[in-house]
Amino acid sequence: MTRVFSGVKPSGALHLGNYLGAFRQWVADQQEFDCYFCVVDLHSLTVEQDPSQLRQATIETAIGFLSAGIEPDQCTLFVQSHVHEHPELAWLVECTVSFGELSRMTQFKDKAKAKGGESVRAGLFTYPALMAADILLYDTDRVPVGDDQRQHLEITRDVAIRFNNRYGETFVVPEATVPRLAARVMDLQHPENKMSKSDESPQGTIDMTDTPEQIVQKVRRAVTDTDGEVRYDPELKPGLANLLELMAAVTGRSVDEVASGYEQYGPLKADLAEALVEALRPVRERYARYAADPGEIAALLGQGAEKAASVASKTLARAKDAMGLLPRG
Ligand code: ATP
Ligand code: LTN
Repeated sequence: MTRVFSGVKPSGALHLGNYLGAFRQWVADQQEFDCYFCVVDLHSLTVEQDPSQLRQATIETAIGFLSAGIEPDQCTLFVQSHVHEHPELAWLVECTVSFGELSRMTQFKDKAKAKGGESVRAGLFTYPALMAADILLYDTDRVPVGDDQRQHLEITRDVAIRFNNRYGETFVVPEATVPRLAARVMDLQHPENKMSKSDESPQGTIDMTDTPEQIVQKVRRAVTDTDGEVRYDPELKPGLANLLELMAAVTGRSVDEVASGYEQYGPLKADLAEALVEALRPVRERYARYAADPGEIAALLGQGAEKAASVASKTLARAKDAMGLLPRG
């Protein structure tokens, strides 16, 4: 059966970009495929985290998966640091990937610039090796992610192909699946930046659990432009293009169809706000339900880790053996 793996960092409140870019694909995939969904807490450590907030965010991110519509009895849900095979395989990957390859990762370059040069953590640099390990451990065929993760998937494929050539068939070579629409939801206040958990832009970010009032207000205040013409042009009119794409993504229509239905920004914003409120309503309701029972979540994550480890340990053993590490007697 086709295997699916994906992960989200517990680095802050989940938002509309996570929902449309990642979770909606996960929910569709869970019907058909054998899915592993992971709260990738080790990835969060690449930048400063407050320990108690990280613990809290880990639980909240797992609740976010379920609120988005992930069915715990259809998928395996777990926390990355509960399965020690992840950092262990990451080391083997680090020893097959080059400094040059890692240096070319745009996410590293952007974040390193933002966080200040030399003091950037080494883990932020080697992060794609851990991400490759996450994916390869589960013999993953498909990785549903947003557009920003394409480059990390490319390096994962390169790692797998090179490893198989050098050490013999060991890993399945995975593919990224990126949604056709809303694969890169932009910040509503800074439409040149992607909507993100860890950037401080509360008015530009629609959280998955925002109230209808908050959604309406944020969409109404979304930055557009002054020429007033409704037309899809991501280069010249990035704010408006983002709103049109969001509308298309939540209604299932094409961007052109949406654009031709409006002559002014106001009515588009009003309809988009209403559509988003409806799309996120069940998410917010489920969130409240699951958040009321954190014990249930902890138990679920415990079972998930056990199942994940049973798959991951076999792949890790195969990789260690292929590289010539002596099995323990
Ligand atoms: P951070 O700001 O901490 O880097 P993030 O908001 O980018 O976090 P991630 O945990 O890195 O979120 O991403 C989880 C998933 O959501 C990934 O598949 C990613 O591609 C997707 N995603 C994140 N932001 C967006 C966005 N703005 N539009 C579409 N998909 C997104
Ligand atoms: N790098 C991803 C999060 C991530 C991931 C993964 C996604 C870590 N490991 C494995 C898919 C598969 C991010 O920053 N969004």
